[in-house]
Amino acid sequence: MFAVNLHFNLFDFMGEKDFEKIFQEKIDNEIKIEPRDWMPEKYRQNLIRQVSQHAHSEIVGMLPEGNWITRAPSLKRKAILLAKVQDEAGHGLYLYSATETLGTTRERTINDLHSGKAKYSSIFNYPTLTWADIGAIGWLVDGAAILNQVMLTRTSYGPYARAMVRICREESFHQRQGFEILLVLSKGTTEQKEMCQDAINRWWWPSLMMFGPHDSDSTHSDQSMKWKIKRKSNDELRQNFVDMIAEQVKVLGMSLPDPDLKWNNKTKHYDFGEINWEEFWNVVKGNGPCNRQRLDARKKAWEEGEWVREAAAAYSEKRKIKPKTHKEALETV
Ligand code: FAQ
Repeated sequence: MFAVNLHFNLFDFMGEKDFEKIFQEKIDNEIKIEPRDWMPEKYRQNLIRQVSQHAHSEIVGMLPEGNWITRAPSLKRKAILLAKVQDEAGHGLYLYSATETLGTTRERTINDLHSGKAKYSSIFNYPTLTWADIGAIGWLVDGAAILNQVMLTRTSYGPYARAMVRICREESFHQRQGFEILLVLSKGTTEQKEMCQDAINRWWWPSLMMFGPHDSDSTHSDQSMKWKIKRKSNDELRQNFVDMIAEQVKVLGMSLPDPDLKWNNKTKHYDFGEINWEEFWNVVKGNGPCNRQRLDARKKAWEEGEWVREAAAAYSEKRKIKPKTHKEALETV
């Protein structure tokens, strides 16, 4: 006689379509997708792309500001700037970890940056020429980053959404410190006022580019909105940013370099001029003022940090060997 094994799993009878249906239902019902959940391969790849590029932006983003740590005008300013740049490093690390939960490795992710395959935000390819640039980065660049990241606290992938909650808290401190730098300059000497206006003039348009191409030219938006990776479109967020900054600049007594910037009573938003998209794509393709310098700096840091990674890996291996006695345990610390 033979025995029939009646043990079966419901999942054995489900096809790709069923999994996809359950996945989309979760998204529609605002249930977060977690690393061990089934997800379409395209969702996974799209997230690896976006989250890793976000991580790279945080890391490369340390370079323009790091350039001013040794030249900050006071000890207080230096301490604040150091803390801010360290925060950005932390953000990069949370985001690299979130990328790893999607099944890729840290090495592959970083190789993609170094080979030029993966992008990072176009904004970090512009130089920081004066101290006022540090204020403009905090106010405008962190300001733009926050709007985007507040939206991402509601993104559908759990680890990404949770990383964003903490990052947003820190970014709002960054934005305030940037605004305060400019506020002090805006009340200073004629030269300081000019320096403040010059920095705003140079950072304004690149900040608007941070939100990406127009919705009509955005390749990923439709799918990312359907999967609730993105909750607001590029143009919608950009408009929110313009409306916010156009009011804040009045407090500084400065102006934005756009003759077309005007309150529109019908739409209840500010109208603004057309972005130079040729410049944007040029920077994205690697031909901005500092693209080469930024990538070279990252590759150098990676090569010079190899011994640290080796030592950390060796230490981690050593800790895996379970000590036999209390004395041995103490010796391994
Ligand atoms: N720069 O189809 P879409 C920060 C690329 S964090 C370069 O619209 P998507 C903190 C895009 O990747 C700032 N490339 O793309 C800080 C795609 O190319 P691909 C970073 C850009 O993903 C402050 C192609 O164009 N924040 O600043 C840019 O749906 C101060 C088509 O575009 C994030 O990364 C650009 N600006 O929307 C640190 C937030 N825009 O990948 C230090 C998360 C677009 O197919 C100091 N990311 N591209 O080769 C996002 O929300 C989205 O990825 C967008 C782009 C909105 C950036």
